[in-house]
Amino acid sequence: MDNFCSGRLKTVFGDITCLEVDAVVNAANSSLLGGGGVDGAIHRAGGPNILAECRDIRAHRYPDGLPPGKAVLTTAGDMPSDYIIHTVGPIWHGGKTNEREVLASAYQNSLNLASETGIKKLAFPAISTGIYGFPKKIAATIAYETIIEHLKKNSLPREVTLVFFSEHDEQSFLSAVDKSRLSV
Ligand code: AR6
Repeated sequence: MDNFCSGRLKTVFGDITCLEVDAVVNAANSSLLGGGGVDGAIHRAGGPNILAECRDIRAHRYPDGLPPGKAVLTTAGDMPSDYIIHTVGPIWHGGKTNEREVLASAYQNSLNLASETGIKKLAFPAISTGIYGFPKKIAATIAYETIIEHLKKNSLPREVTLVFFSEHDEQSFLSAVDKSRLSV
């Protein structure tokens, strides 16, 4: 575990569904109806209520699916957290189709929703770096800078945890970002 920015940003490795935080971000797909990776793990751990709420969001707010970069909120079912923030990261196509901007929006809109909802402790997975193929080091810088800028301007969330699936991924994130230039 590492911890910086006056303790407001932390990294850990492990299964994000086990974290005791107020809200967990899901790296979903536009259908909001589940999938593999983090998405599959969250729906398995949280149970069917999450899927029911996602179906309702699709029916009433996003009949064509949640666009990449946007975020929506559901409760967390049987998971220890109160809420899930579902966002959709970009699929990596070589970096020429606005993937960086869409990834930043996915983080930004999730953070905005967390602030509006009054969430104090929020956990993110490394959005788009699994099945969607986004290069991990580029994603690390985008995630880090978007989160830091939000924490500088907002009191909520009070604490953000970046959850990596392996210690190797956590270390690779820490080596990709310049922690020294930032303080919150
Ligand atoms: N806890 C923490 N991190 C995890 C976990 C977990 N339980 N499981 C995987 N990771 P991915 P994406 C890491 O593929 O790239 C789904 O099918 C993983 O090692 O979950 O945004 C959706 O429905 C990787 O670093 O999300 C979409 O179709 C990171 O989480 C698609 O995958 C993200 O990997 C989204 O792809």
